[in-house]
Amino acid sequence: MKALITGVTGQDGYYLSQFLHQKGYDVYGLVRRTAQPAEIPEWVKPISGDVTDPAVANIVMDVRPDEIYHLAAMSFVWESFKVPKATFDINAVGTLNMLEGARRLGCKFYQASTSELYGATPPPQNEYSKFHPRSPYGVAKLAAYWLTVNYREAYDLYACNGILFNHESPRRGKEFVTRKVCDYVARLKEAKRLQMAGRISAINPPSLKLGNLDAVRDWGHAWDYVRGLWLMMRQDTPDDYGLATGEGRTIRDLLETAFGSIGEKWEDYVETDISLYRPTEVHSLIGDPRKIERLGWTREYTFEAMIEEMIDAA
Ligand code: F7E
Repeated sequence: MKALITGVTGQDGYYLSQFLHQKGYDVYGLVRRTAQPAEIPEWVKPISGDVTDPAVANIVMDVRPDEIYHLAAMSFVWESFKVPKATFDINAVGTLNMLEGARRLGCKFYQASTSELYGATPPPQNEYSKFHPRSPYGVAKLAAYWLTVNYREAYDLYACNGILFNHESPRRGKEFVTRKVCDYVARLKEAKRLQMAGRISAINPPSLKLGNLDAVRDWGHAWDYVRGLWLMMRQDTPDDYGLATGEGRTIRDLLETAFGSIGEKWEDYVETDISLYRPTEVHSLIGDPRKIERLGWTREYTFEAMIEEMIDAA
């Protein structure tokens, strides 16, 4: 089997490519030319291309994958308010270009959809909940979601939306809140170790600046979720599936767990910064994984184990 992954240099691209490689797939990765070359996993065959260029459909025809996993996106919600047009080009038009390639070739297609589609809809959210996105990111991803459904219905394409709630790991980008908190706690842990060893006399770190501490998120581990993607692509008929843990936590809960793991109180280190708030916030996302569980999906990581892994790896 041959898979083509877009966004292969991101967190999910790394874990998915590793998983498919272990399953015996020939894994190709679409890689954009950038000033600073990104790290490409060694088991991936890189193919140069850009999802915002319609010519990417020709690349799909050349590679001839059995399955496309379209993960490439501008994924930072806060940033999407600063660059809404670029966000739309990459997340919506980029998906259209990839779908065209899948339609011409007639291969299976996975779209990396997101719980951000639900936005203002209160939890728990499932595959039948109302969509009400609250950012240019969410709106662009909603267009991509419906394009995927439309190509499935119009052209009988095996196309699925994986509606993923937040998913993290040591490979999470540094701009996201879990990684930001875990990196800070890891540095504090190291400073405490040095103090215990008598190498420094005092710990005086700059404060950790965060935005809205009341937001609720359903955080799972990216490694658990990539197995769900693969499962969706193995069914008799294509469909859309949510991937979530079903557990909601506030940013304060995240802080309790991370700082608590090294015996510290987060209140002594955290400061709120209004510039990190979003013009429209998504207040609460808690998913319902029952549909994907019916395909046999289970998760391995607890929230606490994931945070511990992220602190240890930082
Ligand atoms: O924010 C709050 C922030 O940036 C989580 C992406 O993968 O998951 C991700 O989107 C929450 C928000 O992730 C800071 O306001 C407070 O309520 O880690 P995040 P996200 O926006 O939920 C979804 C499913 C995606 O699809 C996205 O691509 O944390 N928050 N203080 C903060 N967030 C950040 N980044 N930084 C802060 O200082």
